[in-house]
Amino acid sequence: MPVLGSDFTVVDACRSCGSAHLEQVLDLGRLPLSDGLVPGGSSREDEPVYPLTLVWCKDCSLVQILETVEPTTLYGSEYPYYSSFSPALVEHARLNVEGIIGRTGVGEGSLVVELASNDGYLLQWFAKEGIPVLGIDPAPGPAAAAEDRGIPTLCEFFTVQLAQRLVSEDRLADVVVGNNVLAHVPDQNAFVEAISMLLAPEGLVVMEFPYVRDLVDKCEFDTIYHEHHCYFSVHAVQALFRRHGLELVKVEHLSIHGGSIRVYFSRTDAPDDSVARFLADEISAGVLGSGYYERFANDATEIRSGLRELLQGFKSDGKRIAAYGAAAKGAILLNFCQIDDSLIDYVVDRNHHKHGWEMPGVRIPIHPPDHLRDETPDYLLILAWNFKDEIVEQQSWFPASGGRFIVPIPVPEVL
Ligand code: DWN
Repeated sequence: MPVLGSDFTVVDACRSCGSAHLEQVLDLGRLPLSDGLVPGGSSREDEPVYPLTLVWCKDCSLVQILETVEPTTLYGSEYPYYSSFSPALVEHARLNVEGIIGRTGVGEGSLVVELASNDGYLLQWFAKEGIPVLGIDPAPGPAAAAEDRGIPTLCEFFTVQLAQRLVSEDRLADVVVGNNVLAHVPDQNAFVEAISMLLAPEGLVVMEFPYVRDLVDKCEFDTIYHEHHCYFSVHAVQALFRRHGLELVKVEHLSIHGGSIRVYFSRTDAPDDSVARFLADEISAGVLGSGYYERFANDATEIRSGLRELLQGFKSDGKRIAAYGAAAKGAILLNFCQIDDSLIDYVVDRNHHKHGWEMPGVRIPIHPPDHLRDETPDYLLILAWNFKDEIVEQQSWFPASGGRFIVPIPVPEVL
């Protein structure tokens, strides 16, 4: 029986505005840590599980989880996520950098700082243009990989103290980039205050994170996990940064990671019309009202039962089922839907750091993609559904040999 983890706290006020008016959206129960892969063959008893409760702030609309697991537990020496194993993500980063250089004109005399720089997948594109960069990432593995590719990286959490140290060294940032990091931060105000301190007077902040409208509209409940403390609307993120003297000047909607927004903040630039458009669309969609979140729990429960029934039907017909992508979202999907090794034989993933480990909770072994050819399944459940097109193309031999893909989100579908 998994043990209840002890290294977590529970907030009773909004992580942004401090309001006590938090309303429950979905209780996911007690789940393991989504990136907490387990060594093959280890006992189940010593794997901790933690409560996971999604709520919504009625005052600033920030969707968030109540639980804060100790960050050093989440991003320890075994943290397995390396961005460069997803080619589509690396290309997405290259285009992002191209756009930032075009907008800001940063050059050899500038400094670009990335928060949660992982393995240098994004900063490498600035460095290739001769633009000075600095990565900041607390996960030792990815930070070391970034250094190996020549990206100077501080293996630390980004804090007010670190920002003060960099400012004292006259290392103000002309651009601060933060992709898939803001959602990961338990203390939103301290983090954004540190960004404001580090940013040069006419600097630009460019942040990317999953968009709460995609989460709700497509019921992407498997993207809710202990690393992701917050799920932003444009209204919520504008209020958060405005509190620290940074104004929202541009918003873009992106397809990456199941639907994200890229937001730009500045002290000097004027907002373009995208800001008013996104704010107006959120109001008309009802994002600022509780009714918008009422169906989410029901939708998640329907997907859970539909997916289980689909897989149980194939299994009772003697079919073999495997899964693709040892993703954090995959760990949540399998554990929330209680899909274990009685249904799924194994998971494959290109990230060699994950090979030989097991998915958290359900304990399904992780192999390289070539294992699919050794023990070819009848069905392949795509856990990294946000990269569905890339995976289907990459594994095009599989349907050609009679196999069929299953995509679980937004509704379970056999391709
Ligand atoms: O915030 C986070 C999100 C944005 O990304 C972090 N918690 C870490 C990560 O979450 P995730 O693990 O759910 O993200 P991914 O990027 O959807 O995971 C994809 C997994 O699939 C990776 O382990 C790499 C793997 N993969 C593969 O094996 N072959 C991915 C592609 C595209 C492939 O072709």
